[in-house]
Formats: sequence, structure tokens, C-alpha cells
Amino acid sequence: MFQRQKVWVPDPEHGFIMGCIVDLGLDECTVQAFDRSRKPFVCGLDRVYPAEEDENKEVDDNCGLMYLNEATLLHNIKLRYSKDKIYTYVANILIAVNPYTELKGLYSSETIKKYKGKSLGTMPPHVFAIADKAFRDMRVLKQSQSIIVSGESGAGKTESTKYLLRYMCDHWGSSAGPIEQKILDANPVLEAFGNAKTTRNNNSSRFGKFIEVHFDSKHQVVGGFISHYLLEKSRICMQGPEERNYHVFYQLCAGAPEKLRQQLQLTKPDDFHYLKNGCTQYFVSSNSKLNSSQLSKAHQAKGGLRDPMLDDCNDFVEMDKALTRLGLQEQEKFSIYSTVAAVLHLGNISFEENPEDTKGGCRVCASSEKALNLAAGLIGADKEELRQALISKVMQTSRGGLKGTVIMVPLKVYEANNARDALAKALYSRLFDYIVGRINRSIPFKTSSHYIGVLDIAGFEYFTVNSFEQFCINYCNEKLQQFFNQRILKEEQTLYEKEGLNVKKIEFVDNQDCIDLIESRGSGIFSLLDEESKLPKSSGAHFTTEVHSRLGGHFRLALPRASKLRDHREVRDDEGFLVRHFAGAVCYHTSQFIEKNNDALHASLEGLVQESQNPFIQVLFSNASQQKGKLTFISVGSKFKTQLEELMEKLRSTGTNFIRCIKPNIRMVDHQFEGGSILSQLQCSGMTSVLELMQQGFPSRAPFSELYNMYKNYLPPKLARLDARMFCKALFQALGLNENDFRFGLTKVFFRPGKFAEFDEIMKSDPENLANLVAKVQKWLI
Ligand code: AOV
Ligand code: MG
Repeated sequence: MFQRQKVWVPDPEHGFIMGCIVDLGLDECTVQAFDRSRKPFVCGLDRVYPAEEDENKEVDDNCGLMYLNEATLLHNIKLRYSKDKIYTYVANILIAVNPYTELKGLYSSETIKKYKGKSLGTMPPHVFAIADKAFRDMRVLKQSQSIIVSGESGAGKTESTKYLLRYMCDHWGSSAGPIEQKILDANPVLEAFGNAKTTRNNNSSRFGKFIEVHFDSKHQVVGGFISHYLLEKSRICMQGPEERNYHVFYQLCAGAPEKLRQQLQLTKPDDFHYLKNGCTQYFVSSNSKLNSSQLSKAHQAKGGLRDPMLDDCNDFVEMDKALTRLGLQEQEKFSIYSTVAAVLHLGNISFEENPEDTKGGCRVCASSEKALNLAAGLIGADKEELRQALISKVMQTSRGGLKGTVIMVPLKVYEANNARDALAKALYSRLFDYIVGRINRSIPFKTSSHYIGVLDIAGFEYFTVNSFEQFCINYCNEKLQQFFNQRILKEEQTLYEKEGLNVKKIEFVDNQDCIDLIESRGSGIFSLLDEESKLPKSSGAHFTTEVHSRLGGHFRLALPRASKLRDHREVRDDEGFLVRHFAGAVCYHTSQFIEKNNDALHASLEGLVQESQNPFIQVLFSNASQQKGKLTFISVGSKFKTQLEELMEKLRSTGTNFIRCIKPNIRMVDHQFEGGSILSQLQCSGMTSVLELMQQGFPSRAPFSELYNMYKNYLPPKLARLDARMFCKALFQALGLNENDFRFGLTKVFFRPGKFAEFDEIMKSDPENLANLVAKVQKWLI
């Protein structure tokens, strides 16, 4: 750093702003922003970054910048975004900024054709380029590949995933074949059942997925396989303000044929308790066959919340067609829709205190008899049995370790509400499992040589209040981050080896300690939670105390004592704990951890669904964790841990590609770049730590041909006639550059941080200097 140097300094709103150093201290400096309305200010040198000389220069790959740091990265993305170039590389990692508008031709069949068979970097950055790289690597290296798509809610993961799949299932720009079509058809179905409108994204995926496309030895698509993770269950019974339940509920109400709606007794969303807690709009295209009152209702929904992508009526038709193409017969579809309707009718059963019950039990409200009847009919249970299972539970007394008599314990109103919601959640989540399984059965493969897997899973999350869901997703992101670091590092090192550079090993901060804190068998947070659940009187407060007393002192764990919630409410110690994740510290509220970790039904309800007269419901619950009357408790956390381990195993065995999606603004509008939030997304996705990691090696790199073209006009024609590699060698030799600052690879020159810029400066400095230089080069050549 030097006086008058052009630099980037941190700014909460824009991420960074440009200025120049007016006073330089030992570890601080004073900067005058170019925006003269700001007064000069002091800034720590560790947060000040050198800026590129030409501030309008943008590059496809950030590694082509002279200074590679988080500020120049952010600026490059911004410049490109303003020109509708939403994709940018950092080496092989693709950064994708959500344009929130259709960009003409960006995903057309012609574009697909252009990317087929081209190596990365020869065409402008694109998701298609990543898909093609994965495909070529699979063929050449004979190894399965994975593409990890990450980013926060609304960043564009699911859309990117769809484009990747379309590219892979595309026959060189022509239409998809029958298996490919089925793989593509999985999507509208998964979105209907697993996506919902949230305040962050009108079509938010409320589950994670890993979609494998399998290829035979001739590299033809032969089938697929989908794994899914952590469907959000709380949404089935309750949604936040302005949010909706899963799309399928509204699709059925809006788009199902009249006969089906009558059979299932489906009316408008406002009639259902499970749909009216959030926003009840449903979206209908004007050419649908609804009666006039429904239509006018639907059109009222056309306000600011209406999303052009959401059309419940049309989406039902598309989803239904997709199910048919996937091979589902009318009967099977009917069973699926009936289960969805069963959930809705269940939700309409309410309870009240039973004055006749001396033990404080409850009864079904008289006004809910119809709903009880409908729900029982749809799940194939006797109405009275369903009533009993909802308002009481069977328990076995035990004395001195001996099993005693079976007794019926009446439930209080709130307990009956919980039991009803638990049944609704179990029905819906089992239905979701069934649908994924059913899709998999329709895209089977007998032989598969290799596959390309695409992972679409939520990124690191921190909200005002963070609960079990955030804990699980952030745990997953710790694992993925570790994997990312290991892979990127390995890639850098492989590249150095391939290019014949002799570089010492790069070190990075491993987050294994954080992973251990969460997942260690016996002593990790998940284990403590499972232990707590098995106690006769478990409680969130006791669990929290256990976490602090057994794990206190761990570097990554802290009391949330000092922290205040954003609503300025103090958090008490027993309310939770704080974990220092790689992307920042998150305070978790533990009050609902125990319930959310346990998705088992109580014995009477479990018995009810197992003995259902409806064969479809029986199938849904056939693999329940019940062994001869004994419930084996498999917690949500431990199930996720196992699933995640399987996923990591798969990822480790594949070649990997990363796509980091970025949400440009929270208003979900086009052409608005909120620098501060984008910078924080880059930090959370581990991009800035990649830059740090690269700083230890040779982050800036330029192919010989590029350097040649950049500088040939500065030198006399005689020198400019040399071949590119020779030209560069001569130049570097003559300049007497320090060997430690750069390396010659086979195809590129690699620079240590900042050294590319120094070199550039020498080249463009005064003519006298250059004349000396030319003389030196000529001497060296002789
Ligand atoms: P997400 O998958 O990352 O969020 P989506 O892929 O659903 O986000 O994208 C959110 C919305 O942004 C989409 O519905 C589109 O309207 C728009 N969008 C995204 N990518 C593009 C693109 N390439 N071109 C045009 N519009 C786009 V979440 O599932 O909520 O974590 O849970
Ligand atoms: Mg999504």
C-alpha cells in the first residue's frame, strides 16, 4: 500500500466504496472517498483493498484481474450485472446473479448448441458451460460428476438446476427423448408438493434435493434418481403472514376438475384452517373454467403479491399431465389427491373442553363433525376410531419394570391439536416421500456407467429467530463448506502440478471442530438432543443446560447471553446456544428442538394409519419404524445426519463443480444491485475464503496469448513477432522480475497476489523505461 493509492474501503450499504489513501499508518490508513460528500475516514489496513487501475474493466474470470480480492470481485460482478452478464467465474467456480427477468436468448436451444463440447472459458460464463464441463469430465475421466448449487432463498438455485438438467437431457439442441422427458417432468411435480410462496421467494423450495442423471457407456441418458432432504413440515399446519402452504393445496382448489373437487369436498382456500393462517390467495389464469365468483376472487389476488410465474389453475393441469407422463394411472393420482384433501379436512377438526370429563379431557366440536367424517373417509379409518385417536392416547402403565395395564389417557385441547397436526404432517410428508419414490420408479436404470448429480439445497441461514430447521441446514452447510475448501484447494494444487509449477502446500482453516461439535457420536449436540428426548420429562431448557454444561468451553459454542435479538428482546441463557459457524455466529432458540426432532406419531394414531382400510394409506405407512408394538425412535436429526453422510460419500466419489447463486436485492426486482448484502452472500458462500486461500498460491493468471495481445503494441515489431510463450519469457527475464512473484506454467503465467498489477505498471510506465527494457530483451535474446 502507498500514499495516493486507489483503494476499496468497506461500506455497509454498497459493500465497498472507492477512494484513495491520504495518510498511511502502520496498521491503519486515512481514506478520502471519491464521493467528495464524505469526509476522510480512518480504516484498518486489513480491510482496505487495492483497486484496479481501470475501474471499468470487467473480466469473465476474476482470476484475470490484477488484484484479486473481495472488493474487486464484488465490483467485477456489479459491472457485469449492469450489462446483463449475470454469470462470472472465479477459476472454475461459477457465480450466478439472479436477473429477476427473462434475458433474451440466454437459455435458448441455439445457446445450448453453442456450448456443446466447448471447454470452460472459451465461451462466456454460463450454467451450460458448467453442465458441459461435467459431461466432458465424466466422459474423459470416466468418473461420475456432481454440481453443487448453493445460495440463499431466492438466489436462483432451483432455476439454475432446471437449466442444468435441461442441458443434460437435451439431444444437441433437439427435443428430449422419453427418459429425458420423465426426468424433466419430475420437476413440476416436486415443485407442486414441495414448494411454497414465502416472503423471500414466491416459489421457494422447502426441501433439499440431489438429482442424479445416469448415463450408459455410450454416454446416453438411461435414467435418474432423486434423493430429498428435510421437507419443512411446520408449513403444512401453519404459515407466516404473507406466506402460503404448499402449492398443491391451492392447485387442487383452483384447478382440479369439478367432479374431483366434489368427490374430495374441496372448496375455496378460505374454507380450510390449514390455508387461511397465512395468505389465502390462489392464482388463476383468466381462461380457466371457474365460476364467476371464484374468478373474481382470484383476480383480487392480482395485487403486488401476484407472481407472474404462479398460476395455480394452469399449474394443476401441468402437474397432472406430468404425473400421467411419469406413468401414474387415474386411480393412483386420485389416491394422491385424496391424501392432500385428507390433510385439509383434518385441519378443520377443532376441539373444545369436555365439561363431562372430570380429567380435563376434550371433545371434537360439533361444528367439526363433517370434517371428521370426511377426513376419516379419506384416510380409510372409522370415524369413531379417528375421534378416539385424536382426543386420547393409549399408554401402558409400568410398575417395577413390569409392563402393566393399558390405559386410555384423555388429551387436553392443546394436546389434541398437536395430535391432529402431527397426523397431518405425517400424512403429507409420507406422501412426499411416496411421490419421490414413485418418480424414481418411473426413471429406473438397469445399467449405469456414470452419473451427473445436481445438488439444490438451501445455503447458510440466519434469521431473527433460528430454530431446529436452521440448525440442520447450517450443519449441512458446514459439511459442504469443508468439502468445498478441500476440493478447491485440491483443484488449485492439481492445476499447479499440471502446469508444472513448484508450489508449496497451501493451508486453510478447517471447520472440522464445528462439525464435531454438532455431530459427534455421544457428545455432539444432535446426540444430546436425542438423549434429552428419551427422558421421561424432557424439556428445551434442560437440553440447553446440558449443551452448555457438557460442551461449554468448546471454541465454537457460546452462551447467547450477550446477544440481543433484532427485536431488542434479551435472550436468556436457557433459551438457546450460539454456534460460531464458518459464515458467522448464529444464536439458536431451543424451545422447539425436541418436538421438531421427533416426528413419531403417538401409538393410537400410528395404529390407526397402519390399520387403515385405504390400501394407499397403508402403503404410505408400511415402512414405519414400529417393530412388534415397540416404537423405535429415529429422530429427525439422526436421520438427516445419516442421509447427509451418504450424500457426502457420493460427493467425495465424484468430480465436483460449484455454482454460487446470488440474490441481488430483497425486493425481487431486476436491475437492482445491493452491494452490502451481496458481499455478505459472497462471504457466507465461502467465496471470500476461497480468495484468501488462493492468495497463498498464485491467484492471478493469464494465458501467454492474452499477455502477448495485451503488450505487443508497447514493444517494437521485431519483438512482437516472437511466439507468445517466448515473448513472455523474454519480457520477464529482461524485467528482472523476482522468481517468487510469478511462475511460468505450460499455458499460462501465474502471479503472486498483486504482482500482475506491478508488472502491468512497469510495462506501461514511461517510454524511456520501455526503451531500456527493449534493449534488455534484445540482449537477452542474443
Ligand atoms: P432458490 O431456489 O435459490 O430459492 P429460485 O431458483 O426459485 O430460487 O429463484 C427465485 C425466482 O427468481 C424464480 O422464481 C425466478 O422468478 C427468478 N429467477 C431465478 N433465476 C433466474 C434466471 N436465471 N432468469 C430469470 N429469472 C430467474 V429457495 O428454493 O427459496 O432457497 O428455498
Ligand atoms: Mg429453490
